[in-house]
Amino acid sequence: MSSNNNNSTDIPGESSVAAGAQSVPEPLLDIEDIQGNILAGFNKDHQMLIALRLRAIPAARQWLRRIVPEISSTAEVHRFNKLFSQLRARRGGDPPGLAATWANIAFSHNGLAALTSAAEADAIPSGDSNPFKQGLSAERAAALGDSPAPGETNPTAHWVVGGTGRVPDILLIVASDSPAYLADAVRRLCPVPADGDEAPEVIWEELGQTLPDLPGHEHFGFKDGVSQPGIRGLVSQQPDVYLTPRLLATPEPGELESGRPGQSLIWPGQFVFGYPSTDGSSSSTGGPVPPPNLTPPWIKNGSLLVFRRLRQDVAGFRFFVRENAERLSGSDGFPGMTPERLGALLVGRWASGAPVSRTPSSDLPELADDGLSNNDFLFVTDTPPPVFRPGSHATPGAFPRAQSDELGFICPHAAHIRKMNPRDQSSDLGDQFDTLTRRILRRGIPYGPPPADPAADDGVDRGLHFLCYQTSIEQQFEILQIDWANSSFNPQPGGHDLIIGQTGDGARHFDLFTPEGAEAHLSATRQWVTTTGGGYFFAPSISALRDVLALGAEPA
Ligand code: N7H
Repeated sequence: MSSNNNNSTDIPGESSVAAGAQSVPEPLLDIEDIQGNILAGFNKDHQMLIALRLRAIPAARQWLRRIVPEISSTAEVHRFNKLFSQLRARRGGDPPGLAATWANIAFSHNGLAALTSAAEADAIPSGDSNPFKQGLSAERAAALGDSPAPGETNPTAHWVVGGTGRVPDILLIVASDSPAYLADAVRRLCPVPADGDEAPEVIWEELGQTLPDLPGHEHFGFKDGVSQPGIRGLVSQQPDVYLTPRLLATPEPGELESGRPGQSLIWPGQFVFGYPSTDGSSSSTGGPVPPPNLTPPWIKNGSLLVFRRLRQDVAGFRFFVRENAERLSGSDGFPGMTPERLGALLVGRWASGAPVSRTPSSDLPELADDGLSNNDFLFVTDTPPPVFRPGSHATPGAFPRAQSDELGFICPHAAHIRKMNPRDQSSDLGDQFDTLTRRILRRGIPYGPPPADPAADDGVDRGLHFLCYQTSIEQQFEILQIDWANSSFNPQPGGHDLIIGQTGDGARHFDLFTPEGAEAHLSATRQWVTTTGGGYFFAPSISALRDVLALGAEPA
């Protein structure tokens, strides 16, 4: 597995810690039935996205029946990830030769309607405005802030996948530790002549890969996949065997509960249909709220997948931080500002992944590599030292603790990670428990080659295959993109998210303040991340795939 592994920091004793007393019982997750990328995450170095168009339904079902046994479950991926982490912890490095290859599948509204019925596809809940049914149409893309190419009015017209008239019916995700195994799996899984002339047609495919010299980082140079929500729920009939291990002592009533330090626990219904969800209302302490009635019933153990193909202008980003750092370093309030520090302030983490909240003035790669420390920070209150459960054998490094930073002097309010997860800071929508309801499971991977010279615009198409899972596209992904990243006021005033925020014409600003009273208002005139494809999909349970989509009721 991979350097792209979100759980790249191994924690001694993690798997053997019992949870101890707990106030609300957690559900047993049907991990044999839930697709593996949703709750466990493939975390591979090589991943192919394959978009298909349906032709004839009987041939599609025949092909689906052939590939169902290859669709990987959360149980399989979770066990492999655990084994990999255990071996790496014991050996002090990646275990050579240990490899796995995984596949998952998802369907657009049209694809699902064709394989079930329009009424069933229409009923899939994705938010009051029904984004799944609407799909990532020109209107929906415009609402997300996606811009049309010059001379166009439709923001999806130039997309390489998805968009008006080209929405794939099916998205296949195939991932492996080995390029050769990946190529084999893609050959096996794609429709072949034996599946019939009218089997689904591949209309687009693209390889995602971790960057060879910067594994686990994205094209701007930052470590990605550091902060993921912890997921509540058991993976065994035995008590205390949780999907997300519990290292920390049970908190006082009313406080956030975490798996590892800084990894808040979220009820699984927020990511998979059919389970209790997080209560984000103002009087709550995070839930759970029972799942709604499942219509259609086979959506249980399914999830909604957002795919965005995000092209990155690396030279544009580098130019912005270099030019503005130079200007700021000559001004009174920000002496010594460097492009690296300004980049860290835009993201909220240094290139290594170390949070600026814990190391404000310089990068600290040891902190980034310490999985007990790299996510252990709050924004408003001084972050208290973690209290571990007895027997956890957890010893975080001795790094500076994060200090209260309500006004954003250390980590600006518009920094990407503070926009996307304001943690203990209230937002325009509510308190920290409301913020839990906005969390998503990110499964992105870079595509395209890294630039030979990051400062030079070589015109090569590179970026991120952004993938995330949730049960409300409207209340999760779209809130993050539209209400927070694209807004200069929310979740707190302080400018736009300059990494992913979109305003239509690219004009955005970012505010910096110091405790001494200096301030700077940086202006960006264009985006460095632009959308070039995508779609909204439903990733069914493995049983629904086998017993409903692949079988279906053939027309009389
Ligand atoms: Fe973001 N980047 O490299 O700057 N992201 N992101 N993202 N992002 C994060 O914690 C990046 C995008 C989130 O819990 C890190 O994994 C880039 C979209 C969320 O603290 C870095 C692109 C959306 C988090 C980046 C991109 C999000 C997060 C820090 C596009 C949702 C976790 C490392 C090309 C709408 C926040 C980490 C938390 C973290 C980058 C896209 C959301 C480095 C380049 C579209 C929720």
